[in-house]
Amino acid sequence: MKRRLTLEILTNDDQLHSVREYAEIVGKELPHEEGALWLDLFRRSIVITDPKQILISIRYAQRYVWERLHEGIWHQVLPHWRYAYHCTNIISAAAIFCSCQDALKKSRQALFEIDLALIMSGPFEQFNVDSIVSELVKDIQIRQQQSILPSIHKKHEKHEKHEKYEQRPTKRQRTTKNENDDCTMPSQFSTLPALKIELDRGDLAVSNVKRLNRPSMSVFKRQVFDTRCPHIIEDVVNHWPAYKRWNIDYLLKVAGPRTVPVEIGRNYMSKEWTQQLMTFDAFVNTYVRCGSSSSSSSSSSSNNNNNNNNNNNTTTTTTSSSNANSASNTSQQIAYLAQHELFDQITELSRDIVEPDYCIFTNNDSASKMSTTIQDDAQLLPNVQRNSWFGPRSTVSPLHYDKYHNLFCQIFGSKTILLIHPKYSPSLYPNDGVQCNTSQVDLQCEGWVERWPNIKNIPCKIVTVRSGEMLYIPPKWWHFCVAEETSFSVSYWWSAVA
Ligand SMILES: O=C(O)CCC(=O)C(=O)O
Repeated sequence: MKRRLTLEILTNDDQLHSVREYAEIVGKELPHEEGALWLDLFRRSIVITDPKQILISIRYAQRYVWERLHEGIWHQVLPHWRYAYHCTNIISAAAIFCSCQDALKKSRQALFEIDLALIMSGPFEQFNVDSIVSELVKDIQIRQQQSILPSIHKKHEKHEKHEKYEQRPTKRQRTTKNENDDCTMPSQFSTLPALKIELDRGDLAVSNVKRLNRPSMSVFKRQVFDTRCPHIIEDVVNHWPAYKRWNIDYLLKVAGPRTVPVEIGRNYMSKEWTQQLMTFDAFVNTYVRCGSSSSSSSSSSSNNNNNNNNNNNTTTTTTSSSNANSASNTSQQIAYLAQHELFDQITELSRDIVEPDYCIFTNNDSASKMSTTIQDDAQLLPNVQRNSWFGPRSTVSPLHYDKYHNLFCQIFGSKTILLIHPKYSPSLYPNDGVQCNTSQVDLQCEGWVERWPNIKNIPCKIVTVRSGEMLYIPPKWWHFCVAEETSFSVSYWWSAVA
């Protein structure tokens, strides 16, 4: 059973003991000398009583394990190094919380330590940190509110006469949707020019994607899964709480102070592409509400808010501070929270999405698996990976394939997706080496047909996946995706093919 932790770990013998006990187990599973060294650094930190000293000491253990995590290929890193990282970050979060004088800063930095562990290593298997996270998030948001309020009061006093008139349109604009609206974001969130994919349909043999309305399990299996043919599935995602509930304000409320990995650049194949850690609200205010750049007069009020938030975020963490600064210089750049396992990091959001039943089918002998007992089913359940894709209009995932079955679910906004059957791979100029699942063909590049002529006349499908819809992308099908507007998609990947 998971052990529930609170921020009082350092002063609560029981909690400290359980973290230490677990660290001892982890240390013994690590390669002999390296494990012993880490364990020694870890043990030395927790026998100290002064949190400031603990913080100094635990940094050595943390740095040591961080280096181990960055040696070699990520998937080959021994999982126990990740658990070791969890243990060190739990202690450093608690030490920061107990030692830092600045109330807002300490909550932000402690949360950053926990988020970094979640991002680097996945969910905490051993410890439940939900109450730590929610306590910190709540604290940050209350303190942020308090620091913004005095300036708002001042403004109100000054402009009292105009307020009645100004408030209405502003409010209407900021009310992104109610439960009955469709999920289109207000224009202030999508002022970057839409990327025109100049797909000259004459150069490709385009056909449509078939549609099915909430197919039964057997219809899905027969017509979709077994045929490995892309389909739009209607009337499933629009029943999710996320479809009804999610908008920018809701996401900020739940995830605002959390640290997330953001991709910056035109797409992951472009030269200038990088990844940065920043808080979710810095990402939204700098890149998603991108209409807030100085060139846009209509969004000047949101710009003011954004600047406030960004300034706050610059003090959040060592990593995100410089990022938020550099981000504000580059607010016209495209940034994308892409392929991130956000739902393992932010459990509150995961309650709003529903794993589709269709993910039960696996490549071999699916039918018999469906008719086994409940107990057997539990063992046979395929491992499903949930990725989130959140960003402004014009984010692009270049032409690539994945080896998984994919149910791609659009929560808000819409995406246009081009799909090509795996049998045309030789004509798609795949890259060499580790990027071999990505094509060299840059569909955003002018004159792409002349540059990569083998692609001419290849049969493909083009579909716009709208909010509340789901697209089945079969394994190894090439796909290129572009967001038509501010967009949140969730993809479920399961049952890889060889
Ligand atoms: O939405 C995107 O940008 C890419 C989605 C994707 O490639 C996937 O779900 O496999």
